[in-house]
Amino acid sequence: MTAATVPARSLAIEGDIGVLTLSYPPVNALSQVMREAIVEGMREANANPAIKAVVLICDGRTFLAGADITEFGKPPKAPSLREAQDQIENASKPVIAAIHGTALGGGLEVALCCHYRVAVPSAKCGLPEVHLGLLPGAGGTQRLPRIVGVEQALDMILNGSHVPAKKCLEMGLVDALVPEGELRAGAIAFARTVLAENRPLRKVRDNDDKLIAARAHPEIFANVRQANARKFRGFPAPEANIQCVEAAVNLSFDEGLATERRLFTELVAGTPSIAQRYAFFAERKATKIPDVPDDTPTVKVAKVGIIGAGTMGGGIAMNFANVGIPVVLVETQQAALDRGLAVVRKNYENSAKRGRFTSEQVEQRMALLTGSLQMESLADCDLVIEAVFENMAVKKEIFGKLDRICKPGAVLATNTSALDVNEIASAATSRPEAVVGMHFFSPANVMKLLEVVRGAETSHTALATAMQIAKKIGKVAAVSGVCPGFIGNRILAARSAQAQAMVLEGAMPWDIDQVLYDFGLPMGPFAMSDLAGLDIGWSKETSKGATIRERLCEMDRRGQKNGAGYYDYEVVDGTRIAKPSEVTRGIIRDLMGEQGKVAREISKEEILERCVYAMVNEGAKILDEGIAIRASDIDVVWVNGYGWPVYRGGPMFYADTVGLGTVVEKLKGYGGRMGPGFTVSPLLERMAAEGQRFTK
Ligand code: 3H9
Repeated sequence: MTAATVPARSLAIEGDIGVLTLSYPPVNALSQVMREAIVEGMREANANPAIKAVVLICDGRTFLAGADITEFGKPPKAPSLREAQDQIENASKPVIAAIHGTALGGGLEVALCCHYRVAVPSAKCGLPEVHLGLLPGAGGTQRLPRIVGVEQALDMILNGSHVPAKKCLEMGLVDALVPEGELRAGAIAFARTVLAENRPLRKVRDNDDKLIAARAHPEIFANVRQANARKFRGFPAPEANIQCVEAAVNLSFDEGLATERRLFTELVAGTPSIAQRYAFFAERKATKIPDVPDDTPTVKVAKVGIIGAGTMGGGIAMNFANVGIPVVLVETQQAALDRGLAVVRKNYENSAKRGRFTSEQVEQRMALLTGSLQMESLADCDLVIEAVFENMAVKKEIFGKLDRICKPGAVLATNTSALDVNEIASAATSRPEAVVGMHFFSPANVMKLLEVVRGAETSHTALATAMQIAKKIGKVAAVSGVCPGFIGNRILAARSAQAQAMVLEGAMPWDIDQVLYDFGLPMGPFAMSDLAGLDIGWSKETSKGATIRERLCEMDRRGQKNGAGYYDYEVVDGTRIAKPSEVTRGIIRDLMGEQGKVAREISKEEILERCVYAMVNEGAKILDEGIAIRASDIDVVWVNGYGWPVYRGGPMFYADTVGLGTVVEKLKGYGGRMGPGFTVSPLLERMAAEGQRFTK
């Protein structure tokens, strides 16, 4: 934990109720000191005959948010979480958990050892361990199914979702809701009712009713495995979580606990969980910009303007409407505006159909979106995001207008994925300090990543505002300096160069895609191109027919959208299936012939190493040039924007697991094959020679 504060434990006595308050900012994680506080606090409460029931409550913004993740992998420090839980569960008087904020992981597991639970309506409960490559290791996999049933428990544990208090009440996970802001008083009143009604010391561990019911349905487990096979691919934790819940159903409580302990111990020591824990902290570190202090003034974003109501602009707008911020969407033509707003509505309605929110909420969100054909409508916006197509002249014209129209202090952002933010800022505006890049990824309402691009003159305020608003709309933000492609696409280009080169050495696009898919990426570079459209940036007039892509486009094979690209596509039972294409094979053969190249066998190992180590090498250059603040920011970009498997941490973390010496040796070994312009990053070489790592 970062908090240097001394953990506070106080036991107040209100009539015959003991109120044990725990406090360990920022999130009341269950560090050693906190476990000790529970053990001692409960001992004291148990020993005091004046106390007839105990309320366990936390100070600050949340109930216990889980085990202290920084303690994992280090020698255990007594008392264990289990000892703290035993003090509660075996208490001689009822213990009531009083929940606000989030009761997560070990925090919920502590609450599950209390005899009763109350919460305020805004509270949430969850077992998010799966996101850290773990399982709830303090009895959660055994107690949760006993209280909410096997199916609901599997759902919560495998999705790691934060379940709202109202739903928890319906599931029986909490016993009562108390009014917002009145948790302490509400919990004390509840404790008094327990005493008055002489309710039992209810131990979740003793209630097998729901498990007995599940024993008649062993297919639950096969079904959940099958339904989630795609989502769980490559991750060891979901299977271990399922096995624990199976153990809860089929074994005694203590045997189930032993299974849970064994599997937790295995997971916590494994690279996937180490990588996922690293990713957790990397995301938080990425929000910290060394020369921009935490207390930098920010612009209060009460209204957002978006220029361009295409797929990108509409998707971006949804992010703001989702959190209640009004948006003005500007287009040049009424038809384009209508189309854009109709697509947004459709997206919302589809979400409503899937039960994600009500039709009333669809209307609330749509009411926050206003269309306009006038740039002047942006005059009172606090943040304007330009999301038109990638053309420098057009962007400059727009920023020139924004400079004249927008109020002083407004932040002017461009969603460019490729163009020079400095040029846009200084050539087109008289306020380059207000200009920042906000590079959303498509679909912008879904993808987690936001690359915040810091121009040479971007002010601390503009940067801090972009980072703050990113958090508000639920994005994971990372800062990039200005360079072609920024962090993400620049690394993508380095990988593409190798993939393209290998195709002209004898590997087929589908061979390369398969290797990267097996590594854990959702798709390889050629499938990705087909999905995005091969004709992005291509035109018939300028096409020279010199590359495979150009030849495919010339044959009107433009990717998935028209049923053929690198692959042939066939729709079977409503699902689009990609198949290796003889046409593409022929184009490759012809091109190789024209270039006098002879195909050779390329191993899977070479495919993986050239693609991935080229990415690492580019990452090292990006780091060396100061484009990324830290190696972990590069990993944040690739995990959240490009589907890099989080159980491999990110390209830079992965390089550390392989060893930088090996990476350099391999890159040098491939020599001229890496391409004429390829050079090994001096930083990478130096770090390898010194036995260093990118990530600590
Ligand atoms: C577990 O419980 C295992 C058990 O089943 C078994 C044990 C045997 N530990 O996210 P924020 C830090 S596994 C250490 O920006 P928010 C965080 O790094 C755990 N540190 O705040 C950051 O530090 P800094 C299961 C933690 O308000 C600061 O707190 N629990 C932990 O946006 C503020 O965090 C989880 O997985 C932790 N557990 O969100 C919950 N949590 O300021 C993980 C936070 O130096 N936590 N920090 O950058 C969260 O999901 C969010 O932090 C939370 C608050 C929703 C609680």
